[in-house]
Amino acid sequence: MKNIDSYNHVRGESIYLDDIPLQAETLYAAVYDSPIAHGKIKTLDMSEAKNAKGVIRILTAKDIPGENQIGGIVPDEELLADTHVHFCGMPIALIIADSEEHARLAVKKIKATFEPLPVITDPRVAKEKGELIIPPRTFQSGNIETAWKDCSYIFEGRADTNGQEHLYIETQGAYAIPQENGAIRIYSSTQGPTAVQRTAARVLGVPMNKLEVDTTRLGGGFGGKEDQATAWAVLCALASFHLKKPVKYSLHRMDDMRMTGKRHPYSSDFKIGLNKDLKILAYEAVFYQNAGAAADLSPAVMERTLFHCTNSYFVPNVKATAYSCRTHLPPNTAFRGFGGPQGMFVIEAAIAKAADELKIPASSIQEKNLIRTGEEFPYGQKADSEANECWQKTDELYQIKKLQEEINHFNASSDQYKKGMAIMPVCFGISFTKTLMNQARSLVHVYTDGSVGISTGAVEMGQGVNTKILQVAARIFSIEPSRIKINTTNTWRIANTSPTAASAAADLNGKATEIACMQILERLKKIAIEECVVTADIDKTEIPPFELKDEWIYINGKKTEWTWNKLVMAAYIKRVSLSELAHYTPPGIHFDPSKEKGHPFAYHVYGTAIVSVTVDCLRGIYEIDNVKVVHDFGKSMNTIVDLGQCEGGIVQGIGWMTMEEIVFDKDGKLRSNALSTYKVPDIYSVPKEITIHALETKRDNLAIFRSKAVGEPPLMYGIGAYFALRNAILAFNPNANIKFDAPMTPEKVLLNLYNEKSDQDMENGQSKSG
Ligand code: MTE
Ligand code: LUZ
Ligand code: MOS
Repeated sequence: MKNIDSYNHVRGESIYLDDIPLQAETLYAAVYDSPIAHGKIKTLDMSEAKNAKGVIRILTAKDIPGENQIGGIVPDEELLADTHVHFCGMPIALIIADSEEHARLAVKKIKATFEPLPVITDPRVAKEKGELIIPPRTFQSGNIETAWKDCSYIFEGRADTNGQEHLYIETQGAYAIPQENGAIRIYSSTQGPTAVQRTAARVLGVPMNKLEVDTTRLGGGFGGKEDQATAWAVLCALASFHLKKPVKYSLHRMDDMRMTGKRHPYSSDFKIGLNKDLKILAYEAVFYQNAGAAADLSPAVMERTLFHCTNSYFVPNVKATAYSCRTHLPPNTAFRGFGGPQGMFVIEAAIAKAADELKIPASSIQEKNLIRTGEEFPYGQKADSEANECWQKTDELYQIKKLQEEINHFNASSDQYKKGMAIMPVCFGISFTKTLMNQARSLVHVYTDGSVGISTGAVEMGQGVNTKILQVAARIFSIEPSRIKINTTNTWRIANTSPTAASAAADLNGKATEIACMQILERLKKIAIEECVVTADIDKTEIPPFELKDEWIYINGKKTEWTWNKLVMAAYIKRVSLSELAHYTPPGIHFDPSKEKGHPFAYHVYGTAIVSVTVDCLRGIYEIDNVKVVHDFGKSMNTIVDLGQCEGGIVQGIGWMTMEEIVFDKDGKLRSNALSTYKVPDIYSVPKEITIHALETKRDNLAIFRSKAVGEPPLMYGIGAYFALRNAILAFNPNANIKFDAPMTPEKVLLNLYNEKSDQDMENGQSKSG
């Protein structure tokens, strides 16, 4: 089934925040944000701005009736800076004017002076200074200290990954409209309508039930609107609260890039130990997460880094420690993969380093160490592993050895161009790592004409969750999909929702919908049995098995004269409820942070990708030739949507690893602040070929109709692009001293093509291998 939004999308008829018809007297907001990364506000002169054309009011921290606090996990983030600023782009004042243009012009008329304070941009420096968001955490299994003694080879190194700009096509924005009795309706481009509601209630000092947050869909979120859509929505609500007028704020691209957080950059140290058979016996990692100036979701992101620090491998002795480091950058936040990709990059770097030193392909280490069913992850959960199946299927379909030989052959006969390939296995846990967040509700109404309306907590952001939820209802009721409508996500209809995140929205909200539909169906079934038996000419003493098929009712396998419509009407006449609100939470998940052990994930998603690239060794530029994947879909309920998620995730992952380069200067100012200085993959830079084999896996799991979550895992295949480029460079320059420092931009490729390991590097390399 096609994505239900596809028709409207191509005709430009889908409704995003900016398409909501404006009410009369709507006002417009714009933020005056900090021009420096850290300092004390000395003076704030708003007189000229106040008198500027069209300006209605300027609000600051002093105008907040409730708490000036938007921190979700840790209360450490002000909505509007009061006395100090902690990052460039931190909102200080909110200007409300009669037009967008007037609001933006007035921003330029605000004059502030600051007493600058020291700026930290490097997470290692922050850690040295004790600037931590939360205490460090360590995941441990086996006994790392004794394990080193059994290792034949030990390698150490450092690996860095940079941030990533979400670049959702629709920027952050919100529109607040006052209602009677102090209520406010907030349209918000958010992945977390409840987060907006909860935080707005806190800031305004009103109960949550006064706030109706409504979201039709997002033009992309990718994690950037899990938490960070909230501030803009609350600012609009604040202005609307004071002025009793509708207030809208939709950010310009450069404002969005400057003021919002991104994927967390990480700097990490690793130590890996292998035995003679290339089994990884021990792995130690220390992660320095660049959290930015406030916690935001950093503690949860850091936690997922630890969960995924061994990727798809079984390592018997592990010690992984993570520090969430406070710097003076905009608070970094959720981004597809949520810390998982950062953790996986480090172990892949460790394996690549070991492979280099041992002069063997990394794949021979990777394959040997894939986790098997029954083996334990460092956090105590036993794997139901498809890692080997995915790898073997990849080999069978695409022939790893033959591909490598073709590349070697090409490289032997080409001077200017060199090819490289890398294999990237992925294992990603599905569930919010915070167990309590794994819950959802669905409200299903069947109307008397047989049409169906559904509301859930899921937010559609292009990933197709509404299509999947619709498919669930269509399957349970066995009615035409066109008779079902998925309604907006709204906090007055569905309360206390978790954000649409962790790839779990279709599972959680789909299962809740399944339960609601089943309950309505049970009631309909009873009526059918009471009403149809005569017409179906069946012995009344038997309990006739009931079936609804393509809108017709079958009793004991016989088609009756009853249709879905007729049955629905009969239920209504009998005063039987045609509505249901169902609740779902996955069974069996738990985690104990005091021991760092448990069973946090409902299941894992597995896959293997081969990424091949060609480097132009004269210019340093490159192409991604192909990405060949075997992906564990469980049993996909929508292959068009799921393949789209894979392709999009892969390209986004490749972008992070290759061309997307976030640059902050030492003063904490974003230099890559526009699309002219921040390059994302376009149609010319995507892989020339992406082949995805949908591996149908049969293990029982908690996925909706066994269709496994697919939103985030494919992004991590993109990590293969980094290592493929590295291998191509090494084919040209075997002595290249390539740091594990993503992204591998063409500049870095060029430098690496012509750099040499110094004598000292060589010595270090040798002394480290045991
Ligand atoms: N796909 C599109 N088109 N747009 C998005 O913003 N976000 C990704 C992924 N795929 C995203 C997307 C992220 S970060 C997540 S967590 C999942 O979708 C969330 O949706 P799901 O839980 O329904 O998979
Ligand atoms: N958000 C969250 C997430 O709050 N918890 C998670 O575990 C998670 N995982 C992936 C993406 N977003
Ligand atoms: Mo996705 S990072 O869980 O929004």
